[in-house]
Amino acid sequence: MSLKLANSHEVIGIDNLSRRSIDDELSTKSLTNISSFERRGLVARDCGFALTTLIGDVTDYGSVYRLLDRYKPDVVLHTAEVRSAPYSMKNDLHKNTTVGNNIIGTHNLLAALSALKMQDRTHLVHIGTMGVYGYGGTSAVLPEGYADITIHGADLAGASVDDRRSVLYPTDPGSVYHMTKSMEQIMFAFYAKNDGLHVTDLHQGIVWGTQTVETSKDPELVNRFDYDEAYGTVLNRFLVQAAVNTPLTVYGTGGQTRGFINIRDSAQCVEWAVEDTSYEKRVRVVNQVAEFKSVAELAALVAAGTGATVGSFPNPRKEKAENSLAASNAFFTRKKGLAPLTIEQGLLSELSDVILPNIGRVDLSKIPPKTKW
Ligand code: USQ
Repeated sequence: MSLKLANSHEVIGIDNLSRRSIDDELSTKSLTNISSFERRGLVARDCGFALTTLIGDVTDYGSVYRLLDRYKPDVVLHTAEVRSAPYSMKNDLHKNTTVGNNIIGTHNLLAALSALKMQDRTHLVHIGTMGVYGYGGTSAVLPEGYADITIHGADLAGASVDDRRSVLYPTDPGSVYHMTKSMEQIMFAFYAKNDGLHVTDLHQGIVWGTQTVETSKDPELVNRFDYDEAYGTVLNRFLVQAAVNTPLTVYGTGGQTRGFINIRDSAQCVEWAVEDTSYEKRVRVVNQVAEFKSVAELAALVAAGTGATVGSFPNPRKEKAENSLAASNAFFTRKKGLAPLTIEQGLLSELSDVILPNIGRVDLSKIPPKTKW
């Protein structure tokens, strides 16, 4: 995740370098060349960003507590999670790693903010996922986090009682990774209610694109671009497949519809979320998504722009073959005025600016789907 370092924010970036160890584990590497953590920090400072880089692990409670106590940040932007659905579903050990890191790490942050009584000082902003709602196929527009429901019950004497509530929208995760983000929602709701913590959970769609305004300032600041079967997301994968002339790996019917957002818009939304401290006395849930496309529509767009062949693979995932999807993004679109870059507008520049200059780094053996659940 690229942080907005503009607007004079002073940022401390803390990393346990786990994404680099996962590359070693899977024998994968980003299509873009990623410099060492130390170099990236140095280059960012040379570019004028007020960035301090530290090695740290969110699952180590003592260090989380000490860091929060020492720096007393206005905002904690929490991205310290294992973030791939296929990786989380490889086997029992990967399930445990994902749950252990995401649940313990997130709880450590909440417990430390509460113990240090930082509720009036620190805003916790978390990158969640649209996958918390699930892709069950409702045609109703998904709200931003909450559903108004009526429970038709009865009291002990048998008289009917209608209990009206606004509850977190029912979750329907499709992988252990998405399950952890669903569980984290409950933790945020509890700490907001019990301790008054100020938490924003961004339900983000699939991010595409590589560069933000900040990362474009030096080649060594470029973001990762993954195209392998575990960490590569669908559009990244299709673009690389088109560039190396291999059929696009559409899983199943291609009728799976998902939400998407460009990385520049994602960074802009994070900045807006961070700076908007209007307090709701409950976890604020915001949908961070710009457009909705089915896998087949994406493949058709990539094929039309590049001449690629659309292939077909048996779906390695347990997911609905086809679903409709629409979600409110009132917060970013109506309140903040987001005017997003669409996939159609940005597709070919991603190919020419990012993929083709790195084409020699593509490892064809990493493309076919291997993780099945
Ligand atoms: N798909 C294909 N062919 C491929 C790769 C994927 O047809 O080669 C399909 C999948 O079956 C799925 C859809 O494309 O139906 C999206 O898959 P994905 O791998 O691009 O995205 P997903 O597993 O949903 O997860 C990604 C990120 C995760 C983020 C999530 C947002 O890895 O961190 O939370 O997108 S969302 O999907 O909105 O929940």
